[in-house]
Amino acid sequence: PLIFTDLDGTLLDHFSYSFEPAQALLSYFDEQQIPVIANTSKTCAELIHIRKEINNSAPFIVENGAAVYLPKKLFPDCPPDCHDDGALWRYQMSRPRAHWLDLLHSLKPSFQSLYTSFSNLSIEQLVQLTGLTTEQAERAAQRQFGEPVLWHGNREDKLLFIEAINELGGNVLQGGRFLHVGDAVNKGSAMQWLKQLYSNQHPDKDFQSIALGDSQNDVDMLELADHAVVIASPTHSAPSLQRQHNLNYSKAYGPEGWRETLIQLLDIPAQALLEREK
Ligand code: 2M8
Ligand code: MG
Ligand code: MG
Repeated sequence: PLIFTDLDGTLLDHFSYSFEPAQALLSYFDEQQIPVIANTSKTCAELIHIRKEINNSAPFIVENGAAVYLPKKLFPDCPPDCHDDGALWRYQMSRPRAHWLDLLHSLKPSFQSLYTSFSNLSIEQLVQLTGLTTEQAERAAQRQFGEPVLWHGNREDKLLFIEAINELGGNVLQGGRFLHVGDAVNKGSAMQWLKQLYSNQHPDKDFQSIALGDSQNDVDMLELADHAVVIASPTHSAPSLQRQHNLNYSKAYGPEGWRETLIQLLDIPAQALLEREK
């Protein structure tokens, strides 16, 4: 299988960003060469760091499907339509952040008092709002493709805001804490592109996608995956899916739920993990 996973509130704890409960399982997947592909709202800068921490060398998807990054070690030849980005290939599906910042500025001033944009937050404020460390917040601020905003207006105005952005060719996705303004892409379209790339590279194999997520911005990915897992959240209700028959819900929150549902779904022998948890 190919495992596509959201990070915040899914593989990482919503509050502490810890992945500790999933560590043994991650190392098992690594040994079995089962790719664990992060598919997240986070930035490339955040991902490069987090992948080192969790000892992950798989491809990854950033900023809600805006771009897919492929390690050249895994994909020696430049895949179609990809750009050279150091040790990585980049498949970009979104216009740059500047486009969305201009668009936000051009919107009716009436909206502007209803949200705070990432570009108007200091690193200290970001730390306060997210619980990230200063270094982590600095990496979160390095956005390339979109703009998260913290909404403090009412629900009605929020719908008008989303409509206004949609009319201008943009898209708004609800993350755990922020609304993400960006191009008309999502985690689902990026997942499908990458799954197709794996299939093209290994025509003999039948890749099954398993997607895990906890929030509204995961729905496209969860609906398009061969198997979907909704991870329980301590702060919000589960997103509702329209089309998905192979659906599991975790009981536990975040990384504990990640571990519990994947062990069940893939029938992983307890012994394989006991060794690693010593
Ligand atoms: C933002 O993403 C989360 C994802 O659910 C959110 O919207 O609440 C992004 O700014 C991301 O880059 C950052 O790491 C995260 C921190 O909570 O917040
Ligand atoms: Mg999440
Ligand atoms: Mg996310």
